[in-house]
Amino acid sequence: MYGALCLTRAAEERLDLLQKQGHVEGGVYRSLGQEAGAVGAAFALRRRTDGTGDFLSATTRAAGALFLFGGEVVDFFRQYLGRGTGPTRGRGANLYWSDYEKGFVGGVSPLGTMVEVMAGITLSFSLRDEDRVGMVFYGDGASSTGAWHEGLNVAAALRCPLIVMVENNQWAFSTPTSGNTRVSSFTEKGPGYGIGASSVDGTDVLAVFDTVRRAAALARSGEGAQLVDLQYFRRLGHAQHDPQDYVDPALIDEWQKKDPLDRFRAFLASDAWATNEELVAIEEGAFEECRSAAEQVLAESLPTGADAGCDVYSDLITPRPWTRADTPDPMLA
Ligand SMILES: Cc1ncc(C[n+]2csc(CCOP(=O)(O)OP(=O)(O)O)c2C)c(N)n1
Ligand SMILES: [Mg+2]
Repeated sequence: MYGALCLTRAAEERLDLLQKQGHVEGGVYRSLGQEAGAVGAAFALRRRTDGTGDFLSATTRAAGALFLFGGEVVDFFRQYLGRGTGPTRGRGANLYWSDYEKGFVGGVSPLGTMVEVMAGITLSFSLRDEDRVGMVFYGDGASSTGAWHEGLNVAAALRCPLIVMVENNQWAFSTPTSGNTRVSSFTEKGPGYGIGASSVDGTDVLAVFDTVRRAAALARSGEGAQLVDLQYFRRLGHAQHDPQDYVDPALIDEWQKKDPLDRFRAFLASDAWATNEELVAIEEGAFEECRSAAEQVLAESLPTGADAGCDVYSDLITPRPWTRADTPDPMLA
């Protein structure tokens, strides 16, 4: 668990460096202060690599869940660096990365829609009598979209074994959560859908693990959809372009004191679960894994021109590639 936390932090710090060096196209969405939400939640699920385990859809701020489900750091960098060797062959940066054997489906840009997709996926589990649950992550802001509500209602009504994780980091871009909803906790939304809901300190990885383990047991036992509200704070801007000047710096300092890695490290050290040397070895291992993965990926190539067009245009030969292959091009008539 500590290794997954360190790996998430190290991968994002390396990504930050790569972005500053000009290697990343698009945004870098950090999860600083939120790492324990993804790690504790994914840890509570059954992780297998043969297509029979539990299933999740993460967000850009839940990379730790992907790593725990077998997603490799090297592929994480390939995605952000748009390498042709990556899982989506250079398309979509941090999105769309899916691996059905390992049990994850990539998120998409329109916020909230993966709740609908995951409602369908988990419905298929119950229709086939498969002993599997699904999990979908979404931010506090995304939970104000129509798709989120419709997806959650379907999952609730059809008792889909789906756990909906609200990454309540108190901001959606520059909009505070209070500007998105009048409830003070997302648990208040559960009764409106007739489902169980719980709230947890998202900086405490063991508390998250315990809460999600209970939610997963309920979902698995036929109770159906469950909602979990992760309470923490987005300690950086929305992405690297956002200086976060609308946030009171004192608040950021407050939340820094509850850093999830520091908290778990202190717990492990104080209860003698691990020696300092063992903890340092985990930290250095994560750093080195990310350093060498980035070095490897930097040497790999971007998609070639022809490959970049595949699955984007139906016909690469036509001089007007946006023309449907079966429709005569009026401009050429
Ligand atoms: C339907 C939709 N509306 C707007 C956007 C643009 N958008 C991307 S991220 C974001 C903020 C999301 O906030 P939140 O859901 O709280 O997630 P966080 O960034 O805090 O993790 C917005 C508005 C989008 N991608 N999809
Ligand atoms: Mg948010």
